[in-house]
Amino acid sequence: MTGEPPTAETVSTLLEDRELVIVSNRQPYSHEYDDDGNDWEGDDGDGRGDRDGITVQRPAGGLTSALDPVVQSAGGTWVAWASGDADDEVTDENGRVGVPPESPAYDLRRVRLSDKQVDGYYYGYSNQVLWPICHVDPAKMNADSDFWKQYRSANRAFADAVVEETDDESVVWFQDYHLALAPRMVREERDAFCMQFWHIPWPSWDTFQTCPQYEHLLDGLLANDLLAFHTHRYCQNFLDCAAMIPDTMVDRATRSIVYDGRRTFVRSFPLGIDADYRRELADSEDATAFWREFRERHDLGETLAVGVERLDYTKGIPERLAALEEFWETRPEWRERFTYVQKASESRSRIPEYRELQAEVESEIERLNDRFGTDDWTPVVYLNKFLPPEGLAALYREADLAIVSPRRDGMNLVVKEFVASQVDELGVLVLSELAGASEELGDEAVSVHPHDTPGFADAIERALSLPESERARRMRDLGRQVRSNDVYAWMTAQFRTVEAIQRGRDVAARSVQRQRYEQ
Ligand code: GDG
Repeated sequence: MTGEPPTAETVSTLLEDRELVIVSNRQPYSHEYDDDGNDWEGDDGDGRGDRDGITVQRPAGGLTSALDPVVQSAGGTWVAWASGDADDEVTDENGRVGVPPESPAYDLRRVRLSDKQVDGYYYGYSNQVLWPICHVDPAKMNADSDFWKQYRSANRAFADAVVEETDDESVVWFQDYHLALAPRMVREERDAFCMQFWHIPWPSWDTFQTCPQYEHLLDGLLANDLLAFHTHRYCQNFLDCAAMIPDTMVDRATRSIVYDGRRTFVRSFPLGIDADYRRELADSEDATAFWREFRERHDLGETLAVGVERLDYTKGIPERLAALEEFWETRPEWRERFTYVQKASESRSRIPEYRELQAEVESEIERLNDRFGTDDWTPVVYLNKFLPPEGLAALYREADLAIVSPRRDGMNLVVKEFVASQVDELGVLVLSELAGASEELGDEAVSVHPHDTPGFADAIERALSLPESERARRMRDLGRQVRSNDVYAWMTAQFRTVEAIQRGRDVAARSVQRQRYEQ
C-alpha cells in the first residue's frame, strides 16, 4: 500500500477477486411511489429504468452513503430489507435490482418482510430488547416473546437471501444489531468469510445477562470470523460475555474466541466519517445561504451551541436541557447572549417510549423559552424537520459549541461531523464521557457527565470561556484525528484485518498439510 489516504478503491483492491456482500437492515436505495408522478430519479434518458410515478430515494450522508461507493467500486451485492413501497415494482423475480439506477454497478438484493415481521423484528426485538440492553438500560426492555420469534424469522429471511447470493469464497459483511442470528444461519450453508460490525455499545456481562436470549445471540455472533466494535471497551465486554457461556475458549492474548470449531477475532475499529465531504459542505455557498436565512428567521444570541440527534432516550436531551436551565439560572449574564439550537428528528415513534420522549422534549423547551426568553431572544431553537446536509453543515460551522451528551452512545458521528465542518477551527466540543467517541477524542473536548447537572452547567461555561488560542489548538488536533481516521480508513483497517486473518489461516493450513506430507 502507498502512503496515499485510503479511498473506496483501496477497499476494492484489498478484496482482490473475492465478492463482497453487505447485509444491512436499511437499503442504500429505495423506490417509492411518487404522488406527483415524477420519473425515476437518476434516469439519464437512455431509456433504461424509466418508471413513471416512482422516485428513488438515496441516503443523505451516514454509513450507507459511505459504503455505497465501496460496493460500486468493488462490485458485489447488497442485501437489505425492501422498505420502499414501490421496491417490488422494479426488482426482478429474484428480488434484485441493479444500482445506482443511472449506471448499475452492483446488485441490491431486497428482502421482503411482512408487517408483522417488521413490527416484531425491527420495532420489537431490535429496538425494545437489544437497543436498551446494549445501552445499559435493561429496565426499558420489553421481552415480548413474539418479538424474539419475529427476530428469528427475519434473520432467517436475510440469511436465505445471503446464501443465494454467495459462495464459499465470498466476504459477507453484516451490519449491526438487527442481524445477530443471521451469521450462524449463513455459516450452516456457506464457508464464506463472515464479519460483522456492531454499531452500538456492547454491555458488561451483568447487563447482557438480563437478555433472556443471550446464549442464542452469542451463538449467532460467534459464527463470524471477525466481530468489530467502535471501542476497545466494547471488545473487552464482549470477550467477558463470551467467557461466561459453555463451550467457548476465550484467548485474551489474541483477542479471539474459539467456539464450535472456529475462531472469531474481536477487534475495535472506531467508525469515521467522510471528512472531505463534510468540509466541502461547510464551505459551500448553499451552507452560507442557509445560515443567512436561518439567522434572520430566529432571535439568536451572539453565541451559539448546537445539538443534533434522533429523538432517542439514549441521547440525553432532557438531561442536557436541565443543564442548560441550570446554566441560565445561575449565570444570568449569559441570558440574551447564548442560544442553544436543538436539531431533533422524530425516530421510532411507533414505540410509546419514543413518543413520550418527544412530548417531554417539546414541553421542556417550551417551558425554558417561557421562563428565560425575551422579545428579542430565544434561548432554545427547536428544529424537528429533517435538514438538508448543507443546513446541518451551516449550523456546525457557525456554532461556538457542539453539545453531545448522550447517556450512552456506540460512537456518535455528530461529534466528527461538527469537527470536520469547523472552517475557522474555533468551535469547542462538549462531550459526554459515555459516548464511544470519547475514547478517541475525549482529550481535546470539554468532558461532561450527562447526569451531573451542576457539573454540566460548569462545563458549558468553561467551554465558552476557553481562550481563542486554546480553542484553535484543540480543534486543530481534533480535525487531524477526524480527517486521518475517516470512513475509508475505517474500512481499509477492517479489510486489512480480513487479509491478515486469512493469511494466518493459510499458513496454518499449509503447515497442517506439510505435517501430513512429512509423516
Ligand atoms: C448509530 C449509533 C453510531 C440527524 N439529523 C439530521 C441528520 N442527522 C444525521 C447526523 C448523523 C446521523 O444522523 C446520526 O448519527 P449518530 O452516530 O449520531 O447516531 P445514531 O443514529 O444513533 O447511530 C451511533 C452510529 O450508529 C454509526 O455507527 O455512531 O452511536 O447509535 O450522521 O448528521 N442529517 C441530516 N439532516 C438532519 O436533520 N442531513
